[in-house]
Amino acid sequence: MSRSLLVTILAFLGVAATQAFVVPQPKCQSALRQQPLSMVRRSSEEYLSSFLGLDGKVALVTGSTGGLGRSIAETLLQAGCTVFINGRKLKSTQQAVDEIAKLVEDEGRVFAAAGDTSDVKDTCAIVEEIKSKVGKLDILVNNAGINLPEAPFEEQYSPDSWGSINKVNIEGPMNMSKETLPLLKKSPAGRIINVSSMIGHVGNGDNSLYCLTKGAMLLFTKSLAADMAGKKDSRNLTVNSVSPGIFMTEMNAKFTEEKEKLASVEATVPMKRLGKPEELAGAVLYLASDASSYTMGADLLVDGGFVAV
Ligand SMILES: *C1O[C@H](CO)[C@@H](O)[C@H](O)[C@H]1NC(C)=O
Ligand SMILES: *[C@@H]1O[C@H](CO)[C@@H](O)[C@H](O)[C@H]1NC(C)=O
Ligand SMILES: *[C@@H]1O[C@H](CO)[C@@H](O)[C@H](O)[C@H]1NC(C)=O
Repeated sequence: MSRSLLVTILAFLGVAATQAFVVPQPKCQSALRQQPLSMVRRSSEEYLSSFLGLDGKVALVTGSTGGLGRSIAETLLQAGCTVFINGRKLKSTQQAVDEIAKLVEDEGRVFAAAGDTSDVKDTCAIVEEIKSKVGKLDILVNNAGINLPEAPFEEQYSPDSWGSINKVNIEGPMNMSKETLPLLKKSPAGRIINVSSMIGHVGNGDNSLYCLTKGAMLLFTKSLAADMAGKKDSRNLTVNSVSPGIFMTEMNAKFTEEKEKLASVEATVPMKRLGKPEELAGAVLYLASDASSYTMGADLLVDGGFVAV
């Protein structure tokens, strides 16, 4: 066989093969197939749930029987998480669980994990409770915190007052983070979210010890982020914080219940109003979700512009 004939036969076979195996496609359809997954046609509900990735995640929110913690817990629950509610006493924690469970159809996604997060024995018991109930943890929100009665530094500070606020606001979250890390590291997208405060960023009169603990929270968050980032065993674990401004909560009842006091506090906020708890929950939802997978060691201020202005 001459060389040129062989080339002709091979060329013919090649063309035939191409024609036999390629099914003609209308142009628009093949263009659609090349689009990335995020462009695939689906309902906005499906898009949001896969974008956030919260369905089936397990969250622990410390100090969540009331106030901002409760609002955070309710939001995570409604977004698809299984949620552990934490308060110091079992009875009030269980009562909060019963109320919160009514927000969703599948009530079996809310559990009580009662205990004092400023007592390491309780902290360990809370983690054991989560292990025995569901065997995993994806999201830790270190929310529990206390404030001291307002007073100038020299009156407010004593070894006892420092001891109590340090235990709840700093050591408690440190121990809870430490005890939950083994579980969080196993999560495909572990999250630690610390609740700091706008007055972890700026000073505040008659409140020095609280400011100190919240400032510490910010830098702990960044340091832990530095520890975790890029480590093989911590996979996609991220550590971030939120810094709420002044919110309408029981903790702030002292100045939200009287009209005149409320007006004078509102006047100090650039947006001229206090925050509603669900407005902080939105920020936590973002940090808890897959949508924040590249946000690391960040702090999100939710303060009506207080620190910026
Ligand atoms: C927040 O950041 C890390 C991770 O949770 C933790 O070690 C730290 O103690 C947490 N809480 C505070 C008080 O910053
Ligand atoms: C934190 O853990 C340490 C070591 O286990 C313990 O000594 C300390 O009392 C704990 N602090 C709190 C606030 O639980
Ligand atoms: C980490 O996140 C990336 C991006 O979302 C994902 O592709 C990967 O599977 C995750 N890694 C692990 C170990 O879960």
